[in-house]
Amino acid sequence: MLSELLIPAYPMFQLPLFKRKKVIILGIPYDSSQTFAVGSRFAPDAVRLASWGLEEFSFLQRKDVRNADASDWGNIVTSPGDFKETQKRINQVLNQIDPKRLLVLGGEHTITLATISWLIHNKRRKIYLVLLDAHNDFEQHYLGNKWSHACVLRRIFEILGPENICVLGLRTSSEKALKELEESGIKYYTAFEIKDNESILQSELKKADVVSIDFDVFDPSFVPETSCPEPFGLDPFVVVKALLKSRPIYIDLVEITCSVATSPTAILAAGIARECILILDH
Ligand SMILES: [Mn+2]
Repeated sequence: MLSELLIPAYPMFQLPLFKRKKVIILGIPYDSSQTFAVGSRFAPDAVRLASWGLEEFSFLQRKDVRNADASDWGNIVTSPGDFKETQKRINQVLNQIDPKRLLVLGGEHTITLATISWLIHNKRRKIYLVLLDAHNDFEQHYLGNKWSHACVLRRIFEILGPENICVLGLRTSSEKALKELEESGIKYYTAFEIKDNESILQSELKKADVVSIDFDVFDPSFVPETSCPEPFGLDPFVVVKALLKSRPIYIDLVEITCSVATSPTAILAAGIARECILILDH
């Protein structure tokens, strides 16, 4: 029963709940393996509430998000501490809703593995994934856990292969994981390269079927509340500007750890979500 797997929430931008079916907004409030700041389970609702303080009209796209064919479908009831059970629940919900387009509010980065696995097995056999992330998340295991946020790219790579993945904004890694990432053949551009040449963002995002935005890709001065903040990050507007030229079918916003609607991180995430809903409604 779908109603047992979903909890209603204050809808993002006061969009209708459980109604429209083109762009599905789903919260996945799962945090289990986070190793520094915790609390991403509270972020989907903080971001939704923050959206109530913003205009529904996008100045950048000259469209009102309330006119998008989009609905908020609330939050998936996750199983704290149990990734496989949470993945099962995500599969059950996505099987029943069968979204054409999806905006996921996380939650830790591990949920991207669950949604991508579902997409590959149920929707498209081939996707091009652009991961915006300060970290390479390419550990084989992290603290004995293969379902850790620090292993999410490694697990996705095992499904997608190297040629369909690009990491943007990378700027920290263990020496070993960086060597393994380079040996894997996965393409990546550091935050430093992107700062010198912003067109990298646009040319990669243009190709993306799936965009996963780990909020630590942004500089901590813009996003103080993310699980593993890292200095020298990207400017959010530069990323949004490039996103406007993209046509993905699925976007997730993950590793946000704010719990209140007035937090700068929640307000930024709500603004990015508004642009993403309109982008997904193409
Ligand atoms: Mn990260």
